[in-house]
Amino acid sequence: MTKAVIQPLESFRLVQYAEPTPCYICESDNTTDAEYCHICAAPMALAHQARIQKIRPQMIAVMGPSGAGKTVYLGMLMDLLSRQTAMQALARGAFSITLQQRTLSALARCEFPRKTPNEPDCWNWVHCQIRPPDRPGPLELILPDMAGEALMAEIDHPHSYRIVGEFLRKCAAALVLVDAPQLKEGNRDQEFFTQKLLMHLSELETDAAAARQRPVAVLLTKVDYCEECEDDPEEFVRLHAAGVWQQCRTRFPLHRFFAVGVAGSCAACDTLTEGHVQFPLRIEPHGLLEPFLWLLENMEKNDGGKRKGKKL
Ligand SMILES: Nc1nc2c(ncn2[C@@H]2O[C@H](COP(=O)(O)OP(=O)(O)O)[C@@H](O)[C@H]2O)c(=O)[nH]1
Ligand SMILES: [Mg+2]
Ligand SMILES: [Zn+2]
Repeated sequence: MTKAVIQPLESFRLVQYAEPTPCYICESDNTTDAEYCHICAAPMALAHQARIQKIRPQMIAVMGPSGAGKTVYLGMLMDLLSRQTAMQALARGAFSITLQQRTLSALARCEFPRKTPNEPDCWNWVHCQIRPPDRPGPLELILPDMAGEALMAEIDHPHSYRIVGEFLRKCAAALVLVDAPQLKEGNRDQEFFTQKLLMHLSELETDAAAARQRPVAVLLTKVDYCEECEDDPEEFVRLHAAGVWQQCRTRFPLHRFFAVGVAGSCAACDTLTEGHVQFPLRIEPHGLLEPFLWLLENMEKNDGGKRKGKKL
């Protein structure tokens, strides 16, 4: 005999699902309790955070081939920003601290952070508020640490990583990282990959004028291994990656070249499990803030009231 039980219907739960939450990146509707967007896998925390802000966050793409130094640069940049007193930077949501935490704890153990997985739900996203000293109001920014392989896959096969396509279409500015020591050694892959990225970025906007207004900072990474790029980064790119230099000149009137580095010196060894591994012996941040500040300045100039202060 089955015992009779009273099962509450809890129909109030249906009310909460009746109003969908749009994903901040692809704008698809999701349920209120979804952790990641069911279409593009962006964290829904971005949408929840953005909803409670008065200012719509702008997005900055951090692009470059796998191994160019995106994770190390972004993690260290966030740490530097959080320590600035002149320019207050405030992380939005606990998830925004993870990248900084993982990068810094790896560097403190004299290791580089682990390779970024290809799965978008494993990427670290940073949503922060920045208050530059000479600006009346704060800026809300979103920066994801995307995997180089995913970027390449989306460019070669559009829609394979929807999150990448949607993000690049909407980003207000881009930091493009290139491995300077590899360029110096004549590794043409770095040049071809960066050319593809720049071409893709410039062709995404349907409005050609808007595409040309997007500020692009090209960062030559790992200056500790390539000091010659420090003095004149633009000349270094012109000599070692003429295609990239040409693309920037023709497609992005607002561009600038920078030399950056996180490690002061490194040691390397061959391991059985991971192959050739590098260890940072000393942390000596070089020029990390400069490109970011240049980008912010140019994003503002560009805005012309279009994006700036846009209410949700
Ligand atoms: N010498 C040196 N090597 C670096 C530096 N930044 C990153 N690397 C090396 O580049 C590798 C890839 O860095 P990562 O940030 O994970 O690249 P990503 O794939 O673009 O995210 C690291 O494991 C380090 O070996 C740097 O400032 N100096
Ligand atoms: Mg990475
Ligand atoms: Zn989405």
